Amino acid sequence: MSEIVAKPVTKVVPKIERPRLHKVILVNDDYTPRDFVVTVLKAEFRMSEDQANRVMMTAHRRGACVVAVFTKDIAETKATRGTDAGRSKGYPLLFTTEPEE
Ligand code: TYC
Repeated sequence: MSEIVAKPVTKVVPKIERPRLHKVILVNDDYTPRDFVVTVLKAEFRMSEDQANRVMMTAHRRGACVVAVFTKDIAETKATRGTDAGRSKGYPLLFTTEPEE
C-alpha cells in the first residue's frame, strides 16, 4: 500500500535591507585654525568655500557638526583622512563617525 506523505513547503522570503548610513561628524577644538578646517572640508568632502565655512562655524559654535552621510566604509575613510590631515600639521582636528538612526 502506498501512502501519500505531504511534505511541508517552506518558502524563503529574502529580507533585503539597505545598508545603514553613517554620519561623519566634525568636532570642535581650540587649536586648529579655522582656515585649515575649511581647507580640509573642501578637499575631503568636495564642499564649496561657503558650505565649508558654514559647517566649520557650526562646529565652532555648537561643539560638533554633521558634515555628510555615507556608507560605513566611506564615512570611516573620510573621517580618518580628515583627522590625519590635521595630525600631519600637528593639529588636534577630529572627525568621527556614527550610524544614522
Ligand atoms: N575652534 C577653532 C578656532 O577657533 C576652529 C575650529 C572649528 C576647529 C571647527 C575645529 O571642528 C573645528 N581656531
